[in-house]
Amino acid sequence: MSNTIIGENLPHIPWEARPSDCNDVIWRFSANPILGWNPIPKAARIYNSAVIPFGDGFAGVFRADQKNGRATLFSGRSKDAINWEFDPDPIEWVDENGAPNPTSYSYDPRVLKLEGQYYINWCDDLRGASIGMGTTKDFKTFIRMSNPLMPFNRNGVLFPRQINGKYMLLSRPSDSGHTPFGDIFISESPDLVHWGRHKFVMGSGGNGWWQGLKIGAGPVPIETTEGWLLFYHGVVGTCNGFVYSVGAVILDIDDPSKVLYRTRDYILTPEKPYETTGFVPNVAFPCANLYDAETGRIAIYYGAADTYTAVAFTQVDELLDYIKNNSEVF
Ligand code: BMA
Repeated sequence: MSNTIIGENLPHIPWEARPSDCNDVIWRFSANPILGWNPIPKAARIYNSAVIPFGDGFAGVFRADQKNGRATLFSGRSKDAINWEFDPDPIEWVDENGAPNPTSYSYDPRVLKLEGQYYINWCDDLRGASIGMGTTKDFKTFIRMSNPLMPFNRNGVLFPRQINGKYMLLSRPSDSGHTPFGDIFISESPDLVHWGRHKFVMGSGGNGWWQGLKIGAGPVPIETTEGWLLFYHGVVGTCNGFVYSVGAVILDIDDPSKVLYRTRDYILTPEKPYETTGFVPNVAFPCANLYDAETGRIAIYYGAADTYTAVAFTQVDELLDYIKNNSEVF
């Protein structure tokens, strides 16, 4: 029992106890990766994807790189959030009147439920990378809304409820390429259309090199009695390219621009063959989490090596204690 997560009881989320030989605060699913090369005819790789409870099972929006190399989003469904069935074709976005509203590429989706419907954020093309925002009620019809922020920007993540009467969106301003910098900012909106009052939340750097180059928000924040629990990715530049690891922060519940605690060390880094080897080696990129409020169990979904989809587990009380006791806020 845990009373720490403020949210739904979802006893059917994937779960596996920590292996007896593991002392880490996060542990990997023994059947990782759950998706491998060429998972469906139209996709070479499905990774960096978002899943959410839906009906009596789960739904998801998946980053699928097609065989021409272009990133697109596909809709999928599952009974157990491990075995997925995907639509054969990418999501066809429409506008509010049902007219086609396509985008030339889309990647790294996040999905959340907000006020009775589902919202999707992703990296969209607004003459260069920017934040996309869309909504669906049934994971069949997807309405593409206006882009909340100007290019260039990535890693847009909405909060799952209004805070002080405003919608809140994390983002990571960037450049048009493989950005060699990046800090997390927050913006607010009265209506999910007009965004402003931008504030800095947290930057790359600190004593640990693993997050020295850039950082970006990961899955939708989880509301807890200690604050908003947010997983994020931290990047270091090496002589062989970028390495993406996972950290976590606790943000103030009423003012999430305030960082209360932040992991000094990474809590997951590419170690397993499916994380160190693939289309882009050495990437662990979290985009979704499922939780069960009653037990405090959390399943984290992350893309591995821009090729695979993998799952890791943690227990909220242990994780929050770990973050508090191993924190470096800068
Ligand atoms: C980032 C994004 C992610 C990707 C990562 C590593 O800029 O494109 O989708 O996982 O690079 O290639």
